[in-house]
Amino acid sequence: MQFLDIREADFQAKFDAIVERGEESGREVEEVVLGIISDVRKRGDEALIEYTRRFDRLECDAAGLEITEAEFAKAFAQVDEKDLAALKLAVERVARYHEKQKQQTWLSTEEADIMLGQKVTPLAKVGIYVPGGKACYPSSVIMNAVPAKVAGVGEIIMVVPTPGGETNAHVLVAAKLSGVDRVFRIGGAQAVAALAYGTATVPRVDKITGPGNIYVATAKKLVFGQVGIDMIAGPSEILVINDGSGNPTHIAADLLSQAEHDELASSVLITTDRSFGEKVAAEVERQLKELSREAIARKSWESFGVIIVAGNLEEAIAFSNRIAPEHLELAVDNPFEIMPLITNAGAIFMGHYTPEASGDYLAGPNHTLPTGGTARFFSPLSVDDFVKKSSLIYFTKGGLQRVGKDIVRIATLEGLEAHGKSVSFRLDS
Ligand code: HSO
Ligand code: ZN
Repeated sequence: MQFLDIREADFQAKFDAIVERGEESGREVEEVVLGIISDVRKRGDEALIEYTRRFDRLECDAAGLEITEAEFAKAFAQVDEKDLAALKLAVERVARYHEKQKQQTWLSTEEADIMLGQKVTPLAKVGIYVPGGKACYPSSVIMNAVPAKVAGVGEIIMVVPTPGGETNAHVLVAAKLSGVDRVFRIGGAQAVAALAYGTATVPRVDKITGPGNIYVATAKKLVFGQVGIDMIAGPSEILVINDGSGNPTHIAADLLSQAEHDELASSVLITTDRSFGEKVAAEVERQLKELSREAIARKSWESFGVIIVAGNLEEAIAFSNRIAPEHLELAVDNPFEIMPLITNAGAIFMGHYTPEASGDYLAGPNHTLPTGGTARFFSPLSVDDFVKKSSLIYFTKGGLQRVGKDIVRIATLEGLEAHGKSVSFRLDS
């Protein structure tokens, strides 16, 4: 961790040097992934079965790739009653929040003889990628599947690798509760390829969402265009703005809640009170020792942890807006006063009793958020990601008469005669 002062002359350069993670050398990965994609395209299930054997040490035939109802039932039987209730609460709250995002089809009749509008249609089929192994989170299933369900997606297909055949009961239960229709035990670039192009067993989808490792992210980029994809998530980030109020123990825990995700995660505190910053630093050290994921969290905190002292809240906010953090906590006495000044952030957690983890699990908003400064132009995953819109246009003869001459004019100046005639013939008849 580094302790910086925002008023030091070389502050920004120092900060950039800390959070700079270096470019991934993507070339080699891209070649491997391209090979897998074209193989799955060509040989379908056969290739899928082979890669699943090779990468996940799982022996099965094509039919065995799909999780059965009996397996779902077994998963439900394995899950603790209170855990089930918590997952249900999360699904309910996330669904209720996303319901508010739904856009209606509209048709405007404000002009005589002309009706214009927009038709909203859910995607027919969506694929949700869920990572296996250490980042196998039921919450990510909920955050991807529920907005798709709320949007009215026709069929939600989930893929999750099951190394050694191990399925995660909580993930399967979350899938069922969220409205996932079918689950396949496949992962990696091969799963992305199967969803993008379809095989005899795995249906071809219209869009693929969900987090994954570098192979999955690269595969998603390479199939983009054939299918839609969501944004590509980078390592997690949290930035906390503090005015000296609140409890250093709580803030330290919040910083560590990001750090424990990933050795590459970054946790930043910017406070107007140096002594508060020092207390948080000491608290982080104390709490680190008690964490089960100490090794990951410590590596992240040591490499990408920063505590910054700012002269005032305005300086802190200007800095945060430049960073455009994925998660922003306003750990200040009056968060509503400064919230309007925040221009770039994936999610804004306001006040002393809104830890970032609340949004990770069940506050309601989505936890799939723009990372790496992309909150400058990207938004959280939402119902909008699972619908598309068609424009609606209706003219009566009178309507076409009113604007027809101008259509013909523009057609003429573009040298597109047939365009003009498609209007003038109607006006003349
Ligand atoms: N904080 C993560 C999401 C997550 N947290 C899942 C816990 N489980 C996204 O940045
Ligand atoms: Zn988290």
